[in-house]
Amino acid sequence: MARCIFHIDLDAFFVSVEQVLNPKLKGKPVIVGGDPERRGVVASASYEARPFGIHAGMPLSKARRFCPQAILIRANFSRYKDASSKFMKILGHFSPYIEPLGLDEAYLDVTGYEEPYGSPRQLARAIKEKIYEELELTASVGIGTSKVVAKIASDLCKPDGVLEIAPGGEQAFLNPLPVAKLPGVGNKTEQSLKEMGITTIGDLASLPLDMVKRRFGATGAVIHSYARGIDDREVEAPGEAKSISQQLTFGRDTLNRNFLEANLHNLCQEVCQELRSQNKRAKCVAIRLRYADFKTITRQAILKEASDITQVVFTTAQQLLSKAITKQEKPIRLIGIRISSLVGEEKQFPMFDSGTEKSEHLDKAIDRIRRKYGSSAIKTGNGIFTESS
Ligand code: DCP
Ligand code: CA
Repeated sequence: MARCIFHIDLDAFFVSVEQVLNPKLKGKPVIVGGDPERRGVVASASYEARPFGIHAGMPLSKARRFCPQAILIRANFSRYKDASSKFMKILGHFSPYIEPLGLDEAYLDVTGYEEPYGSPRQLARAIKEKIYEELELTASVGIGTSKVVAKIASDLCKPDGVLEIAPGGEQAFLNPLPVAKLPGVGNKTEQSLKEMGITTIGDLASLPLDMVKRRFGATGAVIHSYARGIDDREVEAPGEAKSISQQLTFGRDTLNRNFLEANLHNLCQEVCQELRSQNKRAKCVAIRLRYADFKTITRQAILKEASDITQVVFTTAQQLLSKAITKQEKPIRLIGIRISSLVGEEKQFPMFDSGTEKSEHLDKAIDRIRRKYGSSAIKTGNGIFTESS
């Protein structure tokens, strides 16, 4: 089934927030920016200021020359952050699959959630109405079967619009548009493509993939598939997007619990070492088991507190394994671990009990040794051992 993805972007965000607080500014050329005395730039321009050629990133001195009557307001970030969190909260009521991008835009995967509203377009209208009702802000909504199509669509229907690209209509929609509309095509790539005689997305889509890859490397492959309307990226909340996983297929299917646990411990050590090297901690631990008949299951648990400690992750994984084995006594051919919902370095609680602290010290020492001498150099108590029958 085709996905239904929205890209929702607030119109002239900073300016609109200021206009809500001071309605006298509505309908006028307004600029929100930095300090004109300190070579500030335009952050947001009202749609009335845009016909004068004013756009984000332009030096304020230039903007003033272009439109002397424009009203300049210094940016008040706390106001925008407040409006942003209310905006995201509203979106979250329409679908749980939300991926915020910056302050004023988000992807929403509404596949199936549009049904009670009659159609994607009617759902988009309902979302826009709710945003206006609660925040007095207008939004533009692009609707497509992928992120790339939804994002380009919202850009094209600004301000206060809805543009739906029906499934199957992607290529016809994209073909005539300038390549610069594609995410991933910056000034440099646009220029290089121009030198190759490529100006529209359709031109890019018709080039052989090999040629684009040779010229632009990995980015080439991505923009080439976007140009063809192909974009499998999921709508994912930041933090959920990344996970670290490892798996191991056994030479012989097994139900030997010690053997399984030892290997699981080793896999935990590997993913946690990677986690620590990224200065992150994980909140979600999942194991994967593939049985002799190739049936594969995943079981996951959420940690009370995000952790990067091998022993904490292993204990949870071990419990999941134990439950799975008790439920289903079938020989296992593959075991895997995945840690996800990764969070940054900051610790949630400043105080640690000495047991936790000890585990952290131990992990660090093991990481150092494994980095120096390789991963087989040291195994802790639960280390891998070969199955003895
Ligand atoms: N912003 C900024 N500096 C930039 C671009 C943007 O400070 N160079 C800030 C101000 C914008 C907000 O981010 O209000 C959102 O950026 P958008 O690109 O979505 O611009 P607007 O919301 O202002 O206008 P549009 O209606 O085109 O989305
Ligand atoms: Ca915007």
